[in-house]
Amino acid sequence: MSTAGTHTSIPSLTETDPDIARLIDAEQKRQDQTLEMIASENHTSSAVMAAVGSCLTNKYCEGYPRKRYYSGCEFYDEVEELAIERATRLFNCRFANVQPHSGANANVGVFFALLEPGDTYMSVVLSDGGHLTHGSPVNLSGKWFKPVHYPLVYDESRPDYGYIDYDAVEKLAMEHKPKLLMCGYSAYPRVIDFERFRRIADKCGALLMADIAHIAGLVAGGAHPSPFPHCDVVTTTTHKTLRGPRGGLILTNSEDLAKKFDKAIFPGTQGGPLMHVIAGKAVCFHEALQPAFADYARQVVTNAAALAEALTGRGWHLASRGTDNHLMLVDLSRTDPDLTGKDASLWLEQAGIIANKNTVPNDARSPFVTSGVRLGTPALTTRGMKPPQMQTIADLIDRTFRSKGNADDLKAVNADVRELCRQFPMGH
Ligand code: DSN
Repeated sequence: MSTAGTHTSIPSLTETDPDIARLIDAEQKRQDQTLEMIASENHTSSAVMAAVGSCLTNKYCEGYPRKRYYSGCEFYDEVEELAIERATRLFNCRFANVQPHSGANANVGVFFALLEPGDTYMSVVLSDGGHLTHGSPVNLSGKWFKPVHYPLVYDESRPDYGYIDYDAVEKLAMEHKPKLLMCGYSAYPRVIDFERFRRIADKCGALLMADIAHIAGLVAGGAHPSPFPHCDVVTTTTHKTLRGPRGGLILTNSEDLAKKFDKAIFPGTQGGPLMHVIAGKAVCFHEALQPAFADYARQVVTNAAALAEALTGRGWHLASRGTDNHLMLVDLSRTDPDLTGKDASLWLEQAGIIANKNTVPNDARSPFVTSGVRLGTPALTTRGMKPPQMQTIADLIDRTFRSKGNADDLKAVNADVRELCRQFPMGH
């Protein structure tokens, strides 16, 4: 797959707005010369970017295909129908709403469709790897509804240390009888047992929702089990492992629920759809339906496993002791009690490795400081990197973590990062 080159090759932008053209160029260079290891980011294709940068940005299309509130939507109807058809084929389900502007908006739509204010639902807390929209007190999902958070296994003597504590989920579900049971996370390195969640949801009488924003590309490529047919509703973003434009998606097999979600997105919580982004989603689904995407998804997981092993071999402790998917959480404090996620992510950035600080399960530090760093392989894999490069990157990360922030050491790591980036340019 190829990724876009410099945007200033679009003469109109350079002529009309040299300031923005310069900044886009600078950002392209930054992406070219750094290792993108934020687990939720990727490098999308130039085809996706062409759709998102097209004339489809010009039009209002409130409503759904063939039922619009404005004239002139004939081609937009076809774009949205294609996006829906491809999304359902890709994820093996019957209905899709492709209009959510983001994963957060998709989740708001589902809550608006299925819950009344004050209703109870179950999810994982942000600090254990959940998401802001899964019940954080500063988010609508926590302010207007009643989240009950289920735990991970924190006991290191257990073989399933760091996994979802499914027995606890069941116990809490029977105690609280949530209307909605939510699975799917932002910093969880293990496979999700959707079948087990289905059994628990059936037992307690809840609807089952999976937010697969992080693993959507792995699901699409067959590198993680599918939430269907187990889940009643699945939400996702399209820009993480799925490698599409920034946006959201709601999927279901139930006609009744699909109607509710459509109403909840428009007119319930959004206005005009971003049709240029929906076209980008359609292109992304088309790309993900090609056999090469399954190879990509498998490689993402293989690379994460190689990186996890290499980091562990260099003395770094991983939450849950490893990974089954595209990400891992390094629990820095186990190796260096003074090293915080805040410092480590800053030093990584200075070295040209882009990652984010992250709380680890049971973290003693605040979310602004943290004891962990989250690392992901989706974007590295898009550049064509494989396990030998994961060994090199583990070395670079290890040198950075042990540098104590020494500027000369970080400069030396950065030189090696740039060389690796030069060997794996965008467009692989
Ligand atoms: N911000 C995303 C992440 O990094 O996981 C989730 O929305």
